[in-house]
Amino acid sequence: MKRLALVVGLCLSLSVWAWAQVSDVVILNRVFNDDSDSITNHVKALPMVILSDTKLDGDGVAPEFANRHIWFVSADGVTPLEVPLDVEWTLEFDLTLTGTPITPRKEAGVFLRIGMPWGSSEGQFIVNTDANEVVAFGYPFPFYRFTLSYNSGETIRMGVRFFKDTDGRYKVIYRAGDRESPAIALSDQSIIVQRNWITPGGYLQAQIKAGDPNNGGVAVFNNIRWNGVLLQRKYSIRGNIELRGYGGDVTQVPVGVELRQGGVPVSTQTITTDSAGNYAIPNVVPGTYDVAFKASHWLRVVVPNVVVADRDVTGVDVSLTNGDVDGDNEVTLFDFGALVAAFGSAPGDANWNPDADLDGDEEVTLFDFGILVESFGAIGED
Ligand SMILES: [Ca+2]
Ligand SMILES: [Ca+2]
Ligand SMILES: [Ca+2]
Ligand SMILES: [Ca+2]
Repeated sequence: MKRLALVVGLCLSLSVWAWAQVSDVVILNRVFNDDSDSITNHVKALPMVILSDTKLDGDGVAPEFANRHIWFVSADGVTPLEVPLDVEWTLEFDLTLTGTPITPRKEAGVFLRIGMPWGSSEGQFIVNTDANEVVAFGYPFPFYRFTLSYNSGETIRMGVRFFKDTDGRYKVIYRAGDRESPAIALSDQSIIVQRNWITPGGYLQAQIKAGDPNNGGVAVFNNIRWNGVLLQRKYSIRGNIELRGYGGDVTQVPVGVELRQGGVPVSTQTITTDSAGNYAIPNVVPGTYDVAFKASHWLRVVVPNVVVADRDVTGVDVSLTNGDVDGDNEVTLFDFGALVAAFGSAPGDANWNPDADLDGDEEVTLFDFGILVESFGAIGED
């Protein structure tokens, strides 16, 4: 019985770990491509995505119905992410759909692809420019129409929440503006578990108008939020931390790191390095940062103007000055006094002070004094 519980527990944790987290989107250009010589201009600038298509006057080859472009949530910006059904999620954005002209139909909104035994099926939750609708449809997702009227060029908050309800059924709640649909069950509860995934996203579809080269549509999806958090690609800041004068195990030395913007800490965390001193600060959203490093008996170093744009930043190397026994970011007589108080001690002694063991050899000796003397009078950066 215990063994079974262990196996079940393992499977649960595996299913949690088996899918990567949503941190990006991927744009699929021309999923419908009835006008192959139209001009698309899609932009990914998370938390915003713009899908744009113009010169939709047809290409002279049947069919001549519409072009469609989709973006899907992704972990790597390349592959649409298949989110397991038992993972509850909310996708929201502020959508501005502009049709030029408003007829024939331009439509945009939430796009849901769901795994089916034969491949996949699709749900859409849309606004359109010609019928002014705010409506959701597409098997096996539930139909729902909001009593709202949408006009081309307006901005509307749209969202879908997907979850497994306490009655065991998979349901969605559609959101439009400040309104919510009831929780409505998907129309087929048994068939969807066979493939067990949904990939949410958004889309633009614009119909072709023969003879009008100006015909086109633009859908701006702004403030894309996944589970209430703005969807922004995150990167790492990497480099090397030299802990000067230290012969101990550097992997055991916690280093406090602050990311600051305009002098204000926006993120504070404690990291450790590998045995060569290499470190990584994960999950940094794009921006410009001053990065501050402070470890127990070392002085603070601040690296200004670290720019995180669209990739991991490497080579942010620092060398920290040793000797700050009391941790006040200066090497003064107080540190000298603290070292004297611990002099000759080793772990277990009543006067042992690990922060006086500057070289990390588990004794407070003349070698530690030597390090302090070398740094005496030094002041760390703010
Ligand atoms: Ca065509
Ligand atoms: Ca064309
Ligand atoms: Ca000090
Ligand atoms: Ca020592």
